[in-house]
Amino acid sequence: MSNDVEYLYRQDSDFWYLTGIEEPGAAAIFRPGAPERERYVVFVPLRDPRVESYEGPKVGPREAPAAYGADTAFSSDELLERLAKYDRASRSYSGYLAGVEKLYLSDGGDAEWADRLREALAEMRAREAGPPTVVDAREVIHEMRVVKDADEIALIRRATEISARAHTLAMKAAAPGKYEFEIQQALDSYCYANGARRMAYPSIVASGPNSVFLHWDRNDRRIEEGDVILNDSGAEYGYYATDITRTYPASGRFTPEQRAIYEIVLAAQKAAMAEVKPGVPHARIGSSSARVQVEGLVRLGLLKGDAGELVRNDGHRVFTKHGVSHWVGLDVHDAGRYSVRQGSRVLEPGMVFTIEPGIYIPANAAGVDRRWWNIGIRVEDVVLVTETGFECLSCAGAPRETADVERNVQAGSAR
Ligand SMILES: [Mn+2]
Repeated sequence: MSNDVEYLYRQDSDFWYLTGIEEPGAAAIFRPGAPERERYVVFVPLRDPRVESYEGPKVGPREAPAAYGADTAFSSDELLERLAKYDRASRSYSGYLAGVEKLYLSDGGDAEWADRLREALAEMRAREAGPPTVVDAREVIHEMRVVKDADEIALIRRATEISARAHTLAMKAAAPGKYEFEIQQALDSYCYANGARRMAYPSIVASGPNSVFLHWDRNDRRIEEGDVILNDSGAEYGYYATDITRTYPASGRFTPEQRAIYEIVLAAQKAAMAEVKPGVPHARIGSSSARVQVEGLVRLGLLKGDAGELVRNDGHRVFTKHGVSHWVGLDVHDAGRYSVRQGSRVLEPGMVFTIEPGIYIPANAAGVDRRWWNIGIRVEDVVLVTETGFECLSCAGAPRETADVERNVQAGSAR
């Protein structure tokens, strides 16, 4: 972060998914064909009393099998040698890669280590040894991560419950004259006080003219009377993310224009959500939402032309610059493909994703009357596909109907 100050370490999501090991500098080998008790091998840094006198106790190679459920463990320094060691006398390799048919490899983003391994593999190949096939393991792991199991769903559910309640508190904290970061503080601190180790991403509190900026996270503007406040925030709980956006009027009551836009966004979200069930293509969420949004904007005179035609030509993109849905899991924009060979991926029970239509009208928008300027509205919820349909994990916890949103902002101001 700066001189002698470091950010809180966060493990690589894939590595965490497979091991649950948070320690930096760790590696793992999975050997499905190996004898029992030799299949899961872990490498962690050697313990160093000097380092531990600063940073506290660590899990070393000796403690790792018990701490992490590994069959065996070694020091990270030994990783390359234990993968492949060449014996000149016998001109043969020993180590975990010797005789291996196929290596599934992920470097965890450690480019320096990846280079050294690649060199070792090239040397092996020159001697006609080593795995003939090397596959990028990320593709496989990311596929596994798309459908969540019961434990993962429980963590996402908890992250979402905490964050939804925090959004309600943020609404109550909102008022003209306050700074955006005060609203952020109300939301984030509730999450931290309820078991979130960190936020899943920097909270966005975007008021008035900032509400049209998708990645506004400076959060340093003083909120004014008549502003909308777009708040996109979600906690991380047990390494799992959530992603919720609520938009509310700073003064406790939407202007007619703000309300009209809000009603379109909410209707688009509900239409898309109603489609969710196993067997439906994921892309339908975007198309249903776009249709309702465009019809609404045509009705208000903000778009001109035939609604169907406009949707076919991406007309909804005029006031929206982002996709309407992404997977949610260990990463807030979670791993996994959205399309397969046949086209859009089909929904299955255990998939978790956002539905987040939005309309953003900046000042000086071409051909738009100024009463519509500086209105950015997004409503974003997290949805779980069930056997028969869907469950919205965030809808009940964080109000999204205009009357409920207004009531919560007013309840705060009255205090
Ligand atoms: Mn999102």
